[in-house]
Amino acid sequence: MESLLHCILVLVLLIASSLLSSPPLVAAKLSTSYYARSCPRAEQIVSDVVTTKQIASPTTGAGALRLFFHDCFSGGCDASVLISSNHFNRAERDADINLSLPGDGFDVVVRAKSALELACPGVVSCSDVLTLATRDLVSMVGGPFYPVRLGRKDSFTSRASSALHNLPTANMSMSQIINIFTSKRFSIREMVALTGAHTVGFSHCKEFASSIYKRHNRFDRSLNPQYAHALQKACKNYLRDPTIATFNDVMTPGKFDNFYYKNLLRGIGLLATDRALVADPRTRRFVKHYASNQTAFFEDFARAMQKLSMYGVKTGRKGEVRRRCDAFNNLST
Ligand code: HEM
Ligand SMILES: *[C@@H]1O[C@H](CO)[C@@H](O)[C@H](O)[C@H]1NC(C)=O
Ligand SMILES: *[C@@H]1O[C@H](CO)[C@@H](O)[C@H](O)[C@H]1NC(C)=O
Ligand SMILES: CC(=O)N[C@H]1CO[C@H](CO)[C@@H](O)[C@@H]1O
Repeated sequence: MESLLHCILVLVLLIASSLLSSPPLVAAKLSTSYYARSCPRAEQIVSDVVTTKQIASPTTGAGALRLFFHDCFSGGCDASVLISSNHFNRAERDADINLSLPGDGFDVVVRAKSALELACPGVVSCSDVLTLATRDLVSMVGGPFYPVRLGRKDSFTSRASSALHNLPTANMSMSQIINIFTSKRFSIREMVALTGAHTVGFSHCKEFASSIYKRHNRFDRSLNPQYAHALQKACKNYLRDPTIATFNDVMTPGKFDNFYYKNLLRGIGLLATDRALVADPRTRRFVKHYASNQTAFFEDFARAMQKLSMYGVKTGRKGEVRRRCDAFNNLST
C-alpha cells in the first residue's frame, strides 16, 4: 500500500515537472534519434550538402540562419516560410519583410531535401531539414555546435500576415522588440543572445539609412562618426540600387564570434535596434557580458537556438512531411 502511494506520488511529480518545463508535450515527441531507423544517414546527408553549398556560396550560412528565425517566429518552426505564393494565398516568404531573404538560404534547403528524397523518400520533413542545415552552418562559420531534436512536421498553411505580426523590424523600439520575444516566452537575455546572429551576414541600406546622416549638424550619438561616414559612402547610390548591402559585423563579417557585441560597445552597430541593445539598461549588461566572454555567448546562443527550434513545432496529424519544400502535398489547400 505504502509503495503504491509512493508510486502515485512519483508519477504525479513526474507529470507536474513535465508540465512545468517548456514546451513539455511537443518536446517529448521529438528526439535526436527520430530518423535512426527510417533514414539513418539523414544528418550526414544534410551536413554534406550544406558543406558543399557554404563553400561555393559563403552567404548561405547567414541566409539560412535568418530564414530559420523567421520561420520559427511566424507561427512555429514548420517550414511555412519555404512555401511559394500562388493566386489564392500570399505566403509568408512574400510578406514585405521577407523580400530581402536571400536565395541561398532557400536553395540549401531545397538541395538537402532533394538528396534526402533520393535516399529515403517522403521521410524527412522540410522543417527538420531547415533546423539541421542551420545548426550545421552556424558551426561551420565558427559558432557553437548543438544537438537538435527531430520529428517536426511541415505546416498546412503559410500566410504573409503572420510574418508581419510576429517579426521584429529595425525601426521598432526596444520595448516593442522585448514584447515580441517575451510574448513567445523568450527572456530578454535570450533575445540578446539570439540577436548575436548579427555577427554574420548583411543588411540592406534602407534598413539603417535614416540614422547615418547628421541631424541638427551631428550624428546619432550612439553611432561612431567614422563608421557613419563609411556607411554613407557605401550607401551613396542605394536609392537607385536597392540591392546594396553592408556587413552586419564590419570587423569579422564572415565569422561567427562575439565581435558583434564588442562592436556595439564601440558605436559600430549597424541597425538602430542593434545599437539600442547598448543604450537600453534592460539589455546593456548582457551585451557587456557576451562582449567580454565568447564562451558565455556561445553557451547561451546554443541553448536559445535549441529552444527556438522547438517553438510552435507541429507533430502527428498537425502537419505533414512535404514532398517539395515550397509546396503543400495537397496542392488545393
Ligand atoms: C532583435 C530583433 C531583430 C531585428 C530588428 C532584426 C532585423 C534584421 C534586419 C533588418 C536585417 C537585414 C535584412 C536585409 O537587409 O536583408 C537582419 C539580418 C539578419 N538577421 Fe536579424 N533581426 C533581429 C534578430 C535576429 C535573430 C534573433 C536572428 C537569428 C537567430 C537574426 C538573424 C539575422 C541574420 C543571420 C541576418 C543576415 C542575413 C543575411 O545576410 O542574409 N536576426 N536582421
Ligand atoms: C518599419 O520597417 C518595416 C520593414 O522594414 C516597414 O515595412 C515599415 O513600413 C516601417 N515602419 C515605419 C513606421 O517606418
Ligand atoms: C566565461 O563564461 C564561461 C561560461 O559561462 C565560464 O565558465 C567562464 O568562467 C567565463 N570566463 C571568464 C574569464 O569569466
Ligand atoms: C527569396 C524570395 O522568395 N523572395 C520573394 C519575395 O517576394 C517577391 C515578390 O512577391 C518574389 O518575387 C521573391 O521571389
